[in-house]
Amino acid sequence: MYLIDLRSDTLSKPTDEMLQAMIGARLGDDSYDGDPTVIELEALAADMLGKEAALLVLSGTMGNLISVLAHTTPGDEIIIDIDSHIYCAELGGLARVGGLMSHPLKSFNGSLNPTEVENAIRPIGLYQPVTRLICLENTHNRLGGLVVYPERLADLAAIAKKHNIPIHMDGARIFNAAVGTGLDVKEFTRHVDSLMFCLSKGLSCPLGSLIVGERDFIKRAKQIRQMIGGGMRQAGIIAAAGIIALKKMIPRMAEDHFNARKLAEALINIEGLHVDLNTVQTNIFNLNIERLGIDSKEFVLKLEKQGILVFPRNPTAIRIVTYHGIRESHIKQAVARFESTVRDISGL
Ligand code: TLP
Repeated sequence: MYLIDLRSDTLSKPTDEMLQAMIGARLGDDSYDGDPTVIELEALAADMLGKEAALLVLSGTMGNLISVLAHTTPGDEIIIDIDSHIYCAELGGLARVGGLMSHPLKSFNGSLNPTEVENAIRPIGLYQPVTRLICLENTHNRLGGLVVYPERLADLAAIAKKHNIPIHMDGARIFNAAVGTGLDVKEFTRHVDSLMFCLSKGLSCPLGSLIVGERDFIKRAKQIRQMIGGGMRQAGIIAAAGIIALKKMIPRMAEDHFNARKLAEALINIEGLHVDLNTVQTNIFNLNIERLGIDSKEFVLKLEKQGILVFPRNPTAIRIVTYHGIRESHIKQAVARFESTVRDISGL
């Protein structure tokens, strides 16, 4: 029995074209005179996302950390979505490395409430920490790949501008938001000052993320990247795959969204499983298993025995992710395996 691994789009593998491009890449020393392929990728990314400059980094976590450090000084406070990856899943780098205080806020479907954000901004005075940054996430991982729409971002951007506070977006999957809505990615990025996106998820690269923003911001980010040991040498090997990803792999992500939807539509017909189809907007969704009456960790182990790998999201839900390499045939097979797993649990 072959495994159907629906744990994460980080499992996507580089395409043959990427591997060929990596072998043939023009290389230099990125930390000395520059690597020509990295320079090409950074220029392409900046242009596509509508920002002045870009910086290649090793991972999404590194990109978020560098971005946050480049916007702040220790002792500052940031307003952040309580369910965001930066807040929940980056080992508290904000506090440990950045010396930052967090003011976490609960979002509604991934969008922070502009009034709550405004109320959280500290007045400037003798005693209070300075509110220096607002952090958002798009698409929203924990909430099941939800898109935060440009209209919501515009409302937040207006508040941020009024108080002269920049916005950083963890856009690890920002191209999923663009493909899912049919909007140009710039419709999202124009409302934020900096953004990190990943090459290594739906875009199928073996590794790498990019930070985009104003030239001065990227200059600071580059120094911080160096400081935390992220300066690279012949990084054109990574960048070559990234160029293929940005030029050729974006529209393809619609297949992942289609497959996620197909799977969700089939799974809701199985007694005990539930997902609100309105929330299946991109390549991730959270499947509610509450009515099965077992803990999600137990369900995950039972699925594993049937050759399906998924992550428990919380005690009553599992996360399912589609990506390049998960085909329609896998989806059909996955449905059959979910059915038999649930049948076993129900003793039917
Ligand atoms: N997310 C991963 C890990 O949490 C395991 C996943 O499988 O979803 N921002 C967002 C929204 C992310 O989902 C992730 C990774 C990151 C940042 C960090 O990226 P990496 O893994 O490249 O450091």
